[in-house]
Amino acid sequence: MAKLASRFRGSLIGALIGDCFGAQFEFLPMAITASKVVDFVTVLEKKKPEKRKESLYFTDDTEMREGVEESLLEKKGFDKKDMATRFAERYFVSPPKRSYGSHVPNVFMAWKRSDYENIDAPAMSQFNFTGSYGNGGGMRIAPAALFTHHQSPEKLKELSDKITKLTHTHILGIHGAYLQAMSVWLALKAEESQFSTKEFVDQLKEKMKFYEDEYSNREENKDKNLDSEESHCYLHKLDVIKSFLDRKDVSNEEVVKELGHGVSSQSSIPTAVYAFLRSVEDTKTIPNRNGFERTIIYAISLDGDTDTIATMAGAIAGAFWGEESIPKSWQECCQGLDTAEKTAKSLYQYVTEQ
Ligand code: 8NA
Ligand code: MG
Ligand code: MG
Ligand code: MG
Repeated sequence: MAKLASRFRGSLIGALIGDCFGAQFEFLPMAITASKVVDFVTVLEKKKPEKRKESLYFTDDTEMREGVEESLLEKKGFDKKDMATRFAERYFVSPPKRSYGSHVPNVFMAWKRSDYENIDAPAMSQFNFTGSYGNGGGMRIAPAALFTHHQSPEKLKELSDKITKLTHTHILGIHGAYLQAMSVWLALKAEESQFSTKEFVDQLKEKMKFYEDEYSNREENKDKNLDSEESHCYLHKLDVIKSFLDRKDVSNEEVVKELGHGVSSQSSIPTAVYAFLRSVEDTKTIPNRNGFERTIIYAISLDGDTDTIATMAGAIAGAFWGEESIPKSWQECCQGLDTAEKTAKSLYQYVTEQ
């Protein structure tokens, strides 16, 4: 069983690899298949180390995750002004290829205009005051699961909500980020030899049912126009995942139709969770690759928002199988590897000293 320190490194490096590898496929005009992704990684693996080194850039997914980590470590917990300032100031100097979501920069600019005094309002006013449900909450949330490793899932929920609401206040964005955070949190604790994918889904279902019920039962939310399918969408998607895990023949088309591969939380976060769980179960469709490698290859093969689905799946898979499951040749390709390694160590030290 991978040691905890290795799982911390695995989760952050796994997230980085998902983003860097996935970003290479984001705007490809051709249909993506697992064998095309395998061809891509094989070319990288065969490159000379000096050609490989930092040859793949990271995007907004990593840039914002680093902002979360730095702020949590520096402030020893959540500090909204500090985290917001880090998000925005990074964005203002980042090259265009970091490709942020199309609306979230409006939040950064509003914060800056207020000299980082008015943090809450800009996110709430997004999308005609419904708030964003983009997957930008989930893509950066893995460090919250590491940070609360020795605490309760309720503490994780509190922290995940605060980090997410800085930019994403739609309930589907908030619940989605928690689903991703809880998946990493559970994966960090899971033992491979006794692991049951169904039990993992049941644990997630219990949490999501509680919070989705709580939201829809609250009087002030009754007029928010979310029908019961929408307000319980994560519970519903977790049921779909369970039914997929019972079958060996689920095609990529069916996964995309039922779970999605888009930029919204609801159409990408359950997909990332499934990419990990399927890779635990199915050791044959992508042969000669370990579970971590299968997760990344499969997540990207689903096309669509490839960097973000792979970054979320990679964070879960790395937490489960640990850093030793991630090929060194893959790690070396990524810009940002040193930071991910160092931060994972600092988070591990912080958590174990508590
Ligand atoms: P965001 O808050 O701008 O949301 C992303 C998108 O989600 C928006 O542009 C909208 O299309 C849609 N959206 C969110 N909330 C609503 C709503 N209430 N009503 C209608 N539409 C809504 O940014 P974010 O940080 O959530 O975005 C993260 C994603 O953008 C990640 O995939 C990241 O990698 C990046 N990105 C994705 C792509 C892609 O097409 N795959 C391309 C470039 C950047
Ligand atoms: Mg494409
Ligand atoms: Mg991105
Ligand atoms: Mg993306």
